[in-house]
Amino acid sequence: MPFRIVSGDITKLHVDAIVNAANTSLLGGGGVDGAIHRAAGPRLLEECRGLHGCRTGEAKVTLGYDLPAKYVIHTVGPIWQGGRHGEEELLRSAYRNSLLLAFEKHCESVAFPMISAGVYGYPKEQALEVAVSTIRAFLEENEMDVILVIFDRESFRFDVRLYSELSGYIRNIYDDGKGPGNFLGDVARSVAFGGVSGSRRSLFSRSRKPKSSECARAVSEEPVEDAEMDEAVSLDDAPPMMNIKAEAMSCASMPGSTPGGLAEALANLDESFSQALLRMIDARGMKDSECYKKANIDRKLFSKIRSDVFYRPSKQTVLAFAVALELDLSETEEFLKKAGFALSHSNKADVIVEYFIENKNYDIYRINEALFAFDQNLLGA
Ligand code: AR6
Repeated sequence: MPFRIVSGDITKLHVDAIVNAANTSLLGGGGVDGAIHRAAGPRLLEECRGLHGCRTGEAKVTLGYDLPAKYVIHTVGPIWQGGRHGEEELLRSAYRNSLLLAFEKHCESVAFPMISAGVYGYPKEQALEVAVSTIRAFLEENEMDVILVIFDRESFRFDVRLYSELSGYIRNIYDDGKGPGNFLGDVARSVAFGGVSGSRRSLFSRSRKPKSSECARAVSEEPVEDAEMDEAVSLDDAPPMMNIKAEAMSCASMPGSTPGGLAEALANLDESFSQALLRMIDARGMKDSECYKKANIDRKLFSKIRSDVFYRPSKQTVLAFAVALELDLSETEEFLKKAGFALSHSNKADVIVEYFIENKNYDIYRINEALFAFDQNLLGA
């Protein structure tokens, strides 16, 4: 997951680099600075002495010494003076310069505390907004895992208006009796992989026809249009199709296979999650990178999904792509079924995601902030 928010102590994280919210002397202090120096040991201060300080908004790097992290990136956030002294731009620079330094050091993962949000007095809700938007802009251009660490949950100030709207939405669902009472219904609706009704296909057939069915039909000797057959066998960019075909062939040639039996059903599996995803990306004219970045999914995971037609994603991954593809609620339900999941009103995270989808708010960073605020798993990998 390229961006995540976690709660805890940054000094315990096994990442390539952690960022220190330091002061201009770089000679230690209280808060996270003190914690990092204590955990890294005295050699950190020794190296810091040789750096001759750091200006506000800039960043310098040292080794991590006794920390699990390889590097410490020391940056200096602004002291809050009411907001009219360039604080926001300085805070953005502190994040940006730290990220650039991590990039220069070939870090694949970096963790930040909420810079300036402690003794430097930057208002917490605004500090969060600056942190998230700056990290997001960086991740649009670069590949890295960036973690924002919230030390004490009390200091996590999520948009107050959105928080109360969401709380109301969650309460209403329970008051309407759509809450836990419906749990069994939701589970029953959560069908296993495959087993698809015609209505689902209509929702998912804005572009090409499902290729798994094409392949399955091509080998099950049903009449197939030439054009379809050609497409089924000439997909040089999609080797997984050949897997389906091979699988279908082996099913169809199972000893004792009878028409209408299990072998035939297996040979006619509906399109998989991976196929549906790729088809919808194409239908929207999106680039792969645009989609996986909008879904907060890293490139490696995306290529795994792309190359494995039977890839079994987590529910968070499916929902992340539903958001990236801007599916409506019923399309999201259908998409989830492709991977054997369903939205449930007995699951707070599902209700939160549902709220965002209903309001056509497809900002995954915002959704993840909300999920974090309600103590739920984030969307992404
Ligand atoms: N892990 C993660 N976050 C932490 C930790 C920790 N172990 N400890 C505190 N925080 P602050 P600033 C959070 O005051 O506002 C120092 O004395 C904390 O809850 O450490 O940038 C320096 O030497 C808060 O959200 O840094 C400077 O003089 C965030 O880290 C001055 O403080 C930042 O709080 C810098 O002030």
